[in-house]
Amino acid sequence: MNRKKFLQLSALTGVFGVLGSKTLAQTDAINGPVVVSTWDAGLRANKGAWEVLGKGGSALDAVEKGVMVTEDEINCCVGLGANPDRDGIVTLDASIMDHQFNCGSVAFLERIKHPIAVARRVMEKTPHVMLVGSGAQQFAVAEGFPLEPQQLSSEAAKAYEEWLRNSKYEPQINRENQSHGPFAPAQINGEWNHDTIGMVALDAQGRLAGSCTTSGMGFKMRGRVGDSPIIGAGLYVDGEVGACTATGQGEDIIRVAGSSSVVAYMRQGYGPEVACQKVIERIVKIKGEDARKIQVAFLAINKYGVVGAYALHKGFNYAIKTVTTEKLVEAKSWFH
Ligand code: SD4
Repeated sequence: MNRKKFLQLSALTGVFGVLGSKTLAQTDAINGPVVVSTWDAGLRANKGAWEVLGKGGSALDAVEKGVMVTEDEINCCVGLGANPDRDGIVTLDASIMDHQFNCGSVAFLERIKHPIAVARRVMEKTPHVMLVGSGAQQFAVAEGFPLEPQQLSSEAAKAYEEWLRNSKYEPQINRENQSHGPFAPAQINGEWNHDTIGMVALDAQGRLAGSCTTSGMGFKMRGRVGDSPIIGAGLYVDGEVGACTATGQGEDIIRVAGSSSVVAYMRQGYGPEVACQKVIERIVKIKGEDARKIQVAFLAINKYGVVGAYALHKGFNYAIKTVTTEKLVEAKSWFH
């Protein structure tokens, strides 16, 4: 198929969401910039991104600024205020990617407030894609990022103490009232809590970009790295096709090269929601009954601004912002 034909086909399938056996409702193609991000914290993160996108800025700047809002908040799963590993230390993972396959990431990073900004520096200032652990920290400090105190937020200290009582080490889906993601209480101090933030955006010039930042699985093994900083797993962007980010059980997202697989389906002409669903189906097939014990969700956008998402379990939502819309959307899921 030549490029022109492919683009025509993608445009059709993007707008109508049809190809193959399934037709699924999805957000219509959007004119102008659009930003989407995982969970309800995405509403505030999108506002941060919109400060860039709304002024005609780049998707890349927007996805960096956007998730920095969440890295600044105290919550279970993103930034230095988040839950620690099982040794009581917060370690952060983040990745960023633009429409031209430029990408950068950091993993197992300690005491740096904005891992996403360090990931961008890795992308722009080194010949590498990924830096980890003390090397990533050394690079961050050399780049002028302050080394923050090694200290848990009071929320995380409390959660850690509670966790230590049982030291239960197993994945959990939608803990508490079944309304939220894995490894996270639904609420902290009466505020809605949330999960990893992944963000994908399309700017006014038609450029795509994505970012993903997390403290990973709460109370994880020391040194454990999830999907979020792995390009192709927690995040993938192909400027000619679309972008995808993931949240949930990182190991099972890595196994299927999750975000890259979603983008590959979009490249074949599937709309974003169907593309996300197809990779969820693959996880169901691989995991069998164990798929009931984990949560995974994908959130994608194609180059026409069509947005779609799909989760393994009910309870995953994402925030969308455009010139005319600002809302939280419940994603469809495999299990109900
Ligand atoms: C990880 N995917 O580290 C992240 C965590 C997450 O919902 O998104 N949890 O596996």
